[in-house]
Amino acid sequence: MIKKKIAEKQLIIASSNGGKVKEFRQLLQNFPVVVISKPRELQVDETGKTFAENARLKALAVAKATGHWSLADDSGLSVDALAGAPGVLSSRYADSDSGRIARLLSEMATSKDRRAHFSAALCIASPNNEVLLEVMGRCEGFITNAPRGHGGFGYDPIFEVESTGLTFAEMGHKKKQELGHRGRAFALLEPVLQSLLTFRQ
Ligand code: ITT
Repeated sequence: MIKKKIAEKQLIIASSNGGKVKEFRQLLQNFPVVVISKPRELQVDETGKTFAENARLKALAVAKATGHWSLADDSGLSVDALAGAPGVLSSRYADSDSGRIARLLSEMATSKDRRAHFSAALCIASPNNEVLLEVMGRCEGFITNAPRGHGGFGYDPIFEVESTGLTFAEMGHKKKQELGHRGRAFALLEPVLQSLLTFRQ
């Protein structure tokens, strides 16, 4: 009986970013949920000052608008030499992935300190304005001097993961899942989501 109910649960991914949605489909593949992308026309203003605040805003708005549980991700790249920029403004740094990469490499052109980290805040909310769970994940690394690799999305070709010698764009999705900010956050979310799905139908 429980199994039947669990199989019917719909989870709306509150994102317009195809790269993120693809990663969530992979991360959620063994969960008893039907993964659905949010409607394109539904846009949420990211007015928060932190990744966690923005993830919460997106999850609550999409859950309310769709009437289903929603999973939101707010993420970004924080560069030490740029005092944490672009940070929560990562998607607003330029108009396209290639533009964002070009701008970051140009800002870093004379910098010897290449340290940076990715953060991901994940939030699941229900349609009755309830935050069901919130987690954060982080991945340390360096900004490369030039793009490397063809996988992934966003800033992946210019972010080399600490102790690997590889950019996210050079590793397979399994490795990125294991070491990356989103995968690390998801590992914390996984057991809680499992029990929510079992007990909160
Ligand atoms: P949604 O808000 O609709 O989810 P978005 O792309 O605007 O989509 P964010 O506001 O969270 O998402 O901005 C995150 C930015 O950081 C965006 O430019 C991403 O491409 C980039 N980013 C996040 N995670 C990344 C990853 O794993 N690899 C490369 N770039 C990433």
